[in-house]
Amino acid sequence: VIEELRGIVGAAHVLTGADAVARYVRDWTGRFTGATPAVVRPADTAEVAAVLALCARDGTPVVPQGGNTGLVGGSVPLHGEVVLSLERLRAVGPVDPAAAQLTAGAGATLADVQAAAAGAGLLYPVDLSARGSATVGGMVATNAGGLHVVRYGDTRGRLAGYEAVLADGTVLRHLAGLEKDNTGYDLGALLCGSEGTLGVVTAARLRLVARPRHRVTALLAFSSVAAAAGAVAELRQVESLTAAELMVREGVALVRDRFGVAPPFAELHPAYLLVEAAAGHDPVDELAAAADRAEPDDVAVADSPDARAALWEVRERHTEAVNLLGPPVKLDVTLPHARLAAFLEAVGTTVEASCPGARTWLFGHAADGNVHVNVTGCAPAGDDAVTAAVLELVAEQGGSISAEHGIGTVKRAYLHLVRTPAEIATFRRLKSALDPQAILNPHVLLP
Ligand code: FAD
Ligand code: 2HG
Ligand code: ZN
Repeated sequence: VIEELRGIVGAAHVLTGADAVARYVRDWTGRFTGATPAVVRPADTAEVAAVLALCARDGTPVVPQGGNTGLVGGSVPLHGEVVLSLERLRAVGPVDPAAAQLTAGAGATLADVQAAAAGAGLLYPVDLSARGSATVGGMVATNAGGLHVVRYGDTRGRLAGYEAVLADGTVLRHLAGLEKDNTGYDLGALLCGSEGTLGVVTAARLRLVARPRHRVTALLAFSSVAAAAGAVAELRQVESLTAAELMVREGVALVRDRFGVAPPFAELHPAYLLVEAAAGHDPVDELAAAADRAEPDDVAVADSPDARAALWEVRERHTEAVNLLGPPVKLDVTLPHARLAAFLEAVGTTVEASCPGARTWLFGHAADGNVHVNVTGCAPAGDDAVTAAVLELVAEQGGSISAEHGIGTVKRAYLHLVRTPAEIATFRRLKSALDPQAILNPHVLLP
């Protein structure tokens, strides 16, 4: 098979040997390291199709991979699969200004797409701190959310068209990006969140938006986590709200100690919301009024691009800071807003009970009810106990066990907490219809 793969993509693009494959078999956190006979790097859709047709003929399992920034163990070959890297499909096509759309290859990074949109005076509004590495294919496959979902939605909402290759090498293409197009099943939407189990995304037609002329960013400090969570309701009144990001004292102190960036207040506060509003008019008064109603203890408004970047840096570097303590157990959950404050208060105790001595780090996208629960100091023995305890708590509260990172390999045993047997059975029917030999990410998503 490896010899035939070389015939398809060229010998230089079939990587074998421990050193050559090292960065493709280990995940971003360093928690998951697998092994692979080969990393295959096709140049275009036709080569992807030929690679998959060959793997299907031979029954060879494949893990599709983009930027390998996934956080649920789904992007690395934990069972000896071949890695199909899309990183060479990096072209970004021209912006259609009337449609406000562009087509990007699966391997284009989020930063590539954002730069292309900005070059045409527009904005690609999905944003996350892994923007320099996360790819279009990976973001579609995980239905990535990020920092501005409250205003602009997730990747599924941005997808106006798609190109993908099925497990048997069949190419599906629907890239016209017509805004009105009721011609049957939305296969692009189905690929969003499919985590490489139904098809390999090779290109996406993405919706852009007008670039807001005015933006205001502020940091609100609160005397308790519950007060910060409660403030979301007031901030929701701001029509142009683009972010309301939660941080708590411990995480902010960690980022400060590791990277020397901190909120512009004399001392640390129990909780913070990093809020941003953006519009054609200056949204500062509207945001200030909502912030007043939320009754924060202190407020800092960023009055320059540098000040704005400094506030965002405190939030965006949480993932990196926590990882420096050793790969954490990463849980990424959504709570109904009415339960958010109680969950934030309770989850540390739940973690402590299932893994004494562990530390809990909380941050996330408060406007979406999305909390990133990172746990350090109990791996690997206590991983399963912590994961089970927290995800069961979330499910009891009517939440989701994955807000935006996906199920991957680590959460699939818990899918039944939030999906009915009938739904999981339907997932399986879809999987076997599109990938009857189960060669695409066979150990991901489905229990
Ligand atoms: P990979 O990690 O390579 O793959 C992720 C999954 O998609 C795997 O299951 C893989 O098999 C599959 N896949 C990859 N490419 C394809 C393809 N072309 N076709 C089919 N399947 C494919 N996520 C958020 O939603 N919001 C955030 O705010 C956010 N912030 C992050 C910050 C950091 C620092 C890091 C490291 C990660 C963050 N993530 C976030 C998680 C991650 O899901 C996203 O970065 C991104 O969606 C993954 O893209 P990728 O190209 O790296 O995909
Ligand atoms: C974020 O919002 C990402 O910063 C990563 O989704 C979350 O590190 C995490 O757990
Ligand atoms: Zn996130």
